[in-house]
Amino acid sequence: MKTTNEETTTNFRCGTVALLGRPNVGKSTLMNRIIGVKVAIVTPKPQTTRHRILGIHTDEQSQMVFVDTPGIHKGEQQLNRNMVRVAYAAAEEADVLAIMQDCTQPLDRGTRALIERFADGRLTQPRIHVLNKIDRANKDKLLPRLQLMQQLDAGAKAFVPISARKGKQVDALMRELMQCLPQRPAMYEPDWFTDQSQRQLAAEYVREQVFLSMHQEIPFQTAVDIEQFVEVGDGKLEIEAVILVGSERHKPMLIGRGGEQMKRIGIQAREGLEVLLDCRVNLKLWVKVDRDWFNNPGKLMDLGLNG
Ligand SMILES: Nc1nc2c(ncn2[C@@H]2O[C@H](COP(=O)(O)OP(=O)(O)O)[C@@H](O)[C@H]2O)c(=O)[nH]1
Ligand SMILES: [Mg+2]
Repeated sequence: MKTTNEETTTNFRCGTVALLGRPNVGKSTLMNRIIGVKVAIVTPKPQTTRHRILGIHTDEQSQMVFVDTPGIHKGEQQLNRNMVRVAYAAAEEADVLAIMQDCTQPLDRGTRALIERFADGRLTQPRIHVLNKIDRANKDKLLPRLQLMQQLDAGAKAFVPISARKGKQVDALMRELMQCLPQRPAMYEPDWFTDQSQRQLAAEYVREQVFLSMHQEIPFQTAVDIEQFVEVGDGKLEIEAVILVGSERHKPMLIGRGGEQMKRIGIQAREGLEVLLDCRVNLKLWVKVDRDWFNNPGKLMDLGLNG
């Protein structure tokens, strides 16, 4: 005989959706759009997302657990190799694969190779191709692009053009994803929206501002470590973060003339965190030089970037 719990959950669907694709196609933007909160930081720079990040969307019929992954790219450093491994591991474990591309860009070799790699059927989960950034795309090129995708992956479940930034067609994508989810009860409490701790979110919000402020290769050689995260009464949080830079010469570039840039990074990160955590935040930032941290397995482990 069925238990009451089983009866009430028989029609409920729950599963994981891996968001896969090259850097910068809009994976994190889509996840934030669906969750309604910034759970994954977004910048115009590739390789902003370093960890596997969960965004949990729950409604009456389903719980969709989105797995935002680092973009699939080539890179020589240990950090880059770890990031790509994280993306493929997430794909293997997911119930549905959402394979994203930027349809404002011509289909480059890397994107094609990625699509072919998933289309070969080694992974048996349903695949949905997401053609993002239609708000900027040339309308005449969209149909031929969709036709090409159908040729490249005839076994895919669906091809959905969307704009993650504007929220266009995201509901259509959600309907497609929902149909691919297995029937099973929720895995997370309905009010959970991510698996990241507040500490991890604080580090990410600081890193977002560093990425937005710095140019060329510098942001890719920075990381953020939270050294202190305490409540100091009245629900106010005191957070101390260390920004690691890869070279002595990056330090003044990060701090800026008269400390102006650093101040701006601190203000922006604090404002974002106050909205997210719904409390007042006192954020203190320090800068530390740690040469080659991105090749140091011990340091990558400390930062949770060991893949
Ligand atoms: N025009 C446009 N830009 C977008 C859209 N989605 C994401 N972007 C931008 O593309 C850049 C990369 O987005 P992000 O979500 O970090 O990509 P990810 O590397 O795949 O996670 C950011 O500057 C986003 O604002 C979209 O639908 N339309
Ligand atoms: Mg991302």
